Amino acid sequence: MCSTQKMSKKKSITMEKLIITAAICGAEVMKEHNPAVPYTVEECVREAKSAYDAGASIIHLHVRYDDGTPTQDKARFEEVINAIKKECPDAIIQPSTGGAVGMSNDERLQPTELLPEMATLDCGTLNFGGDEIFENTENTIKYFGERMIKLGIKPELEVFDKSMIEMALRLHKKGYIKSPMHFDFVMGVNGGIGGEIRDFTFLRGSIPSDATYTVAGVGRHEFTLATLAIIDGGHVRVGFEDNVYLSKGVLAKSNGELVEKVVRIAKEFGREIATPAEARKILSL
Ligand code: KMH
Ligand code: ZN
Repeated sequence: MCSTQKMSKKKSITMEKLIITAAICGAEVMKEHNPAVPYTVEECVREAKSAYDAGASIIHLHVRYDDGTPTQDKARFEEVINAIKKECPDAIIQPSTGGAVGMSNDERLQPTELLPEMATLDCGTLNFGGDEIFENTENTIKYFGERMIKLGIKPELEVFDKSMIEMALRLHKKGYIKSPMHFDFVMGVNGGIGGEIRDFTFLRGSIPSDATYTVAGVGRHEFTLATLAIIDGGHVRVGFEDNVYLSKGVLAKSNGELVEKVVRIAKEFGREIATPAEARKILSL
C-alpha cells in the first residue's frame, strides 16, 4: 500500500447507517398505475412487510378505503397500523398528516391521536398538478407543529421546495418545531423543486448541521437522488407513493423490490442498512 492510500484510509469518514423509508401507498397513485398499489388492510400489510423484509425501517403510511379512496380516518389508520405491527413488530410507522389535497386540518391530524413515534409535517403550500393546491399555510404548520410537540411525536419535515426549509427554520426559532430536525426532501413533484443534482445540493446545503434528512425522488428521480443521499450520508425514501417503476418501463412488483434496489446501491458504496432500533437512535426518537 502506498503512503497516500494509507493516509486516505486514516482520514476516511464512517457514515451513519442508512435509514430506508418505504412510502408504500400514498394518496394519489392507483392500481391503474401499478396493480400492486395497496388499498385494503391485507394489501397494506403485504406491501409493508415486503419493504420491511428488504431493509426498510420506516413505513410512511397513507390509508385508503377498499375502493382506493384516500382517508385520514383514525379507525382505518388504527386497523392498518395494528395489522402491520403484527408482521413488522419493530418497524417505525410514520403516518401522513398531509393526507390528500382538499382535506381539512383536523381531518388530516386524526392519525396523531394514535400517538405514533413520527408523523409528517408539511412545510408549505404548492401547486399539485392541474387545478390542485396542497395547502399548508403558516398557521396550519404552526398548528400541526404544536400538536406534535404536545403529543411527543417527531415530525418528519416534508419540504417540496427551498422556501419550505426557510419556513421550518423560522418556526423552529419560534418554538413550533424542536431540534434535532429531520427533513424529507420531496423532489420532482410537478409544482415543487426539480430532481437534478443542483437542486439536491441546494436543499442539502440549507439545513442545520445537526439535522438529518432523507430524500424522496419522484418518478425517474427516485434512484438517482437515492444514490446521491447514500454517498452524502443522508437517508432514502422509496415506494409507490413516489414511483412505481423498478427501472425505465418496468413496473415494480412490490415496494420490497424498490427497497431491495436501494440496498444493492448502498452495498456498492459500502453503506450499511440501519435496523429500526438503529434508525430510532439516529433520529433521536
Ligand atoms: N398526498 C399529498 C397531498 C405527506 O404525506 O405528508 C401530501 C403528502 C405529504 O403525501
Ligand atoms: Zn405521503
